[in-house]
Amino acid sequence: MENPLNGYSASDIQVLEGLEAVRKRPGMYIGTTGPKGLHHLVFEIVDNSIDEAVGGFCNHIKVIIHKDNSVSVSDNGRGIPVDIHPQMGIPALELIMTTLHSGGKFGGSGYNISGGLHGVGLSVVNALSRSMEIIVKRDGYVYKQSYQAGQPLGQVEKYGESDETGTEIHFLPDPDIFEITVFEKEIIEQRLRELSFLNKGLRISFLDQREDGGPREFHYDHGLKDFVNYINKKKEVINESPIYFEYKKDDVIVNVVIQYNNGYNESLYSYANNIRTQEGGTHEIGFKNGLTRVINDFARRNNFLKESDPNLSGEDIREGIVAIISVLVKDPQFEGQTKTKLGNTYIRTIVESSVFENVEDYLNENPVIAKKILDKAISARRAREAARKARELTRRKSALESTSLPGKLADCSSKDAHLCELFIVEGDSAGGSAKQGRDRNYQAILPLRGKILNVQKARLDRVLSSEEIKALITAIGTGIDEDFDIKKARYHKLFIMTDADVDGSHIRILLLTFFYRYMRQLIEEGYVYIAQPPLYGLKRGNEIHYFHDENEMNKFISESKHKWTIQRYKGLGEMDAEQLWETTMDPDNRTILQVNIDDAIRADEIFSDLMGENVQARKEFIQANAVYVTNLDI
Ligand code: 0RA
Repeated sequence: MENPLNGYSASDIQVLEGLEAVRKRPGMYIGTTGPKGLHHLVFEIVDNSIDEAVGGFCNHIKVIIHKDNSVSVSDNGRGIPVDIHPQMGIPALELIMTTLHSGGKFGGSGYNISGGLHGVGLSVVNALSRSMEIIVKRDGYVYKQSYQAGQPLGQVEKYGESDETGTEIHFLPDPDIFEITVFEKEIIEQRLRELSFLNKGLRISFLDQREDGGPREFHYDHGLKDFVNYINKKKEVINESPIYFEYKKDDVIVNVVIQYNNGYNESLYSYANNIRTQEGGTHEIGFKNGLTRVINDFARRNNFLKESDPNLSGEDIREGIVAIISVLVKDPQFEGQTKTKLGNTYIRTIVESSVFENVEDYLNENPVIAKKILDKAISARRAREAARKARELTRRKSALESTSLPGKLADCSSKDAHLCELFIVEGDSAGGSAKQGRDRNYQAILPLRGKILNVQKARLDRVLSSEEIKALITAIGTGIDEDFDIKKARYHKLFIMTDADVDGSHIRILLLTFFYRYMRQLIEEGYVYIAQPPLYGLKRGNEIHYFHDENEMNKFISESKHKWTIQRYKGLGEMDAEQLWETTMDPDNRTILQVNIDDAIRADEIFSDLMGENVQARKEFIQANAVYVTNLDI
């Protein structure tokens, strides 16, 4: 590697001219003199200490924001050398602080944090600081040197003894240069946390003296595994123990962690030499290629895919993924608009084969989790295909048809969506009773013909093309999928009202799955409910009592000691209009269940099982539901 200390042949005057150039055009070196540039100063210094940690020479870094908005960064590394440089005749420390160079080529790990956003060198921070003080502990002594606007105020002086080693840099950003010189605690804290995740075992202490409270400590013994757990903290994960590996080839070190959650987002965080590569690059491409290849390969070998099935797409495979890819590269090339895209081409194949090998091992060793990951990818594909067809369908529809409300909808008179309720009722006869029994001011009824909707055989894409579902979409008014707009909802309460039998359960699951996949926000905002018609009625003369639960009913009977006629409602159609109103629709009497996202996810899973080849799951579903169904009419 080139050594600028050897290559240096300019005079002191040129050094000073160099730093003057930085002060004249700070944007050229740190991008901006706004808050972003200001915080770069801190990160530049911290990165130098990190480099010392990556090399294994340092395990503790302390960062303090002082009351005057100056910042100090100290580490217990080897300390910046202070010996006199033979050609230049000045201490190495002074040379580092006053010479423009492209990052810490002076020592550290060799995986220098250069290029990118940082890596402009300590001299740039020095040039842009009103004052700067450096303390070095090394060779049994403590050394110190002070600067103003990049100019040394004196020599490097020996002012004490110490058997420790390390470097402390304390600087005050120059208010003549920066628009704002107040540091934001959160920005610094976040980067420090990130750095400690990326460098396992490293301890980073952070103290903001502008406020009360002690220091924060960032210290993670499991590094990226802790990082992925932190990101997935509030999520339900599919693989509790993350896929994790470290891989070395030549001078390249690759660290990867993968953990799936049951959500739908794809979260990739990639880093090169501890710098977040926002724009991706060759390491990210290698990761994606490797993962797509290994999952498809595994899926075929284990018959998750039929021979006629096409490969799963990368998108399908990465639904719900949180992955962190961190590479250390000797000569990183940062490209792109914001210089946050890794360009080194040889990195792609290294990452790709490391991902392939290690994920393959993981899948083979963890077949249960492997199945869950595969199932998720396969249902992602199904959803994507269905969504595409549905979109095409609704687009075509809006082009060809008018958007008038469906004929079978008995709408309410109020137009205030906050007050309006839509009852989606299984069957025309129950629909008729509901129409008669409702409060037409704010309750609308949409009967759906159950048989058409029976999900037993219909895939979601076909369901979407049914007249029934099209009517539902038009009645709700929001549109679906990409065109969905919750502000257009015509009702803020949607009740699914189905019979208490297997068909009823099927329809309920279909509707929930449909809402979940195409109108998810309706569920997230709490618009969707399950109506709870009673299952039993006890009759004695003119007196009648309704129950949702057999035990409750029996308790009531034994406490009353009367003789009752028991009625068991199998279908909504058995109730007349008045009964339906009293028991199920009247806000003062009804029992309703608000659907949350977990219910919807569960429905989606059951739906997928019912649709898939999974006969066992289908049987289990019917058995589980049989508990609630006294007369199994299938
Ligand atoms: C040059 C050479 C060596 C260490 C460093 C620089 C160094 C720089 C910084 C900046 C912040 N903390 C730092 N710690 C060390 C290696 C010196 C040796 O070989 O002992």
